[in-house]
Amino acid sequence: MTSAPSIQPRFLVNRHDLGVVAVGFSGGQPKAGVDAAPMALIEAGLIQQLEEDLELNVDYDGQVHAYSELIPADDPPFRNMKQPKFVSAVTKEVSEQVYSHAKKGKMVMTLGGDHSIAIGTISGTARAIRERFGRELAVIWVDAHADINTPETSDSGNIHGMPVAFLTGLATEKREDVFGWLKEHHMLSVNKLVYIGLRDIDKGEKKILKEHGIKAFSMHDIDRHGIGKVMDMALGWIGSDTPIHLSFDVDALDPMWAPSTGTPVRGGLTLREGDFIAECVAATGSLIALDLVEVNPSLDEHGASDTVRAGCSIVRCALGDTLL
Ligand SMILES: [Mn+2]
Repeated sequence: MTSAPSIQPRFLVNRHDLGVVAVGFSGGQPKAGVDAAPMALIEAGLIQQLEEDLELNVDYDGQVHAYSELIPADDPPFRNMKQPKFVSAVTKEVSEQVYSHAKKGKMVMTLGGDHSIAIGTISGTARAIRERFGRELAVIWVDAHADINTPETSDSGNIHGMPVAFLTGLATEKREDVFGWLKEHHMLSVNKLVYIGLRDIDKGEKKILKEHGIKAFSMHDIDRHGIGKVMDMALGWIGSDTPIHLSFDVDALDPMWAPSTGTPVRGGLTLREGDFIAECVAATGSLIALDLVEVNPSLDEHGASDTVRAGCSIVRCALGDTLL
């Protein structure tokens, strides 16, 4: 069907080796069902496509992790955060899972789950990249939302709206059992972060983005310049010698293409723009990890299969699939 990709990531020992972590976790937000996404993506044939069409050696333990053994006996809100101990414990475990693949020089793909799990995935790759190359990681965060609320600026208290604040150290409201495990070597610099697709930003988040000069391409920028120019600018900001972690929230796509997600916002990316972002990141050869999050197959009966298909397509493009 497709030929093998010809991209050679500079930061991998072997670009054909892909570690997969399936995170069936919904505790960073209130809606059930996002935990079923990894199985829906896998049942749609995703792993098989990566092995057969893209000729990747997939290292997957065959399990969708639910982390039920990590549910604390009691988990009252802490500084407005909901389920703080549970989300902290799960993301710590995800961080270890991702790190264990990344330290062996494998590309890592994590299937979520809600976007709180990026606290785990990005901290895991950041640590491995520091150890292996003595370098910092860049993150491309594709999303309708900035997910950079601190517990203090968040109205909802849902941690899936806060992962970037914890990863960049902007949220300092920790406790030993609430993200106390996040250390310097897990963190990301605000100037290595680039957003694409933003269109629903809270007031407190706008202030944070401005104050820290965080690079962000909203839907307005995509309308003005087109996605091609936006990708040139985004990748230009990161530079050609920095390893990239792509964290792709399916709600970046317009609900026309991806309706089955917890917080859909109209006026989003087309399916092709989403694939194009992933293709451009793949073509840099600097991609070292990828998250696909917030697919919720239970939310829209008719749209679930479209959303799953869109997710599979983005993953394939990020891992080297090309149209020709
Ligand atoms: Mn998100």
